Amino acid sequence: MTSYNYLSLFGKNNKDIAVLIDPDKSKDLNDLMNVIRHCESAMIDYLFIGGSTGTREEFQYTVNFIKTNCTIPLIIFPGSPKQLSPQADAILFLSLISGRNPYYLIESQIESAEDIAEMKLNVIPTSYLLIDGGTNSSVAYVSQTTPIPSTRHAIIYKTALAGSFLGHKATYLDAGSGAKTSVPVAAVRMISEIGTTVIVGGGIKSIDQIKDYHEAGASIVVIGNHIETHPDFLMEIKEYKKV
Ligand code: 1GP
Repeated sequence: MTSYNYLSLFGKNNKDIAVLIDPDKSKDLNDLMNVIRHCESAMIDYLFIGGSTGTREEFQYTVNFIKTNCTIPLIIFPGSPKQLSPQADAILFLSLISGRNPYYLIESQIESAEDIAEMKLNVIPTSYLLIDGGTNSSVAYVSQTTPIPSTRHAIIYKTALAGSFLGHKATYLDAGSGAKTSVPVAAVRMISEIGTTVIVGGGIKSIDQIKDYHEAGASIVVIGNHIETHPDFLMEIKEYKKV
């Protein structure tokens, strides 16, 4: 661990890129090693780790493997309170405020709070907003919540604003993994004026999209699926990061 202060510095470089690693899809350690090597070469700023399934032991095993072999900061993006590891650099302490399921608003947080304190994990209080991405996302299914329609920018805005008033330092706008349509750039622009660290993800497949989000004020753009299916995309990211 370095003296980097996640609460105040996370995402503050701006124009950051995070790659999402799902431990459930990363059981082949040669493949995982390949991905993290390419992420290092592409100057990826953060690795996010999380998924909707898996045991605590499997999760900790993957975290240990990544931390042993890679220096990119590793941030937990938890799919459940089981997804914790003292080896990670920080955790996005999420509240799914686009939904009304009490488990994802506060109960899962209570379940994990003592473990997080014992592990001395850096905590990044984060508003998590699920935006309709034109498909039935796993998050919507697992959380039993309804995403905010992507055209309802006023609802997205006031939800994110309420999250910031609750003290959340980051706002994650997620169209869900494998979304057909990603979060509208105009919504990102609006939310970035609130002043929290804006994270955007879900269905992002091109450098143009990444650039648009960064220009609209997103601090961190998250790519998951597209790197699993097109590992060469990391080379395009490398060129983008150079510029
Ligand atoms: C999902 O934002 C992430 O929670 C990443 O989505 O897998 O579609 O890139 P993708």
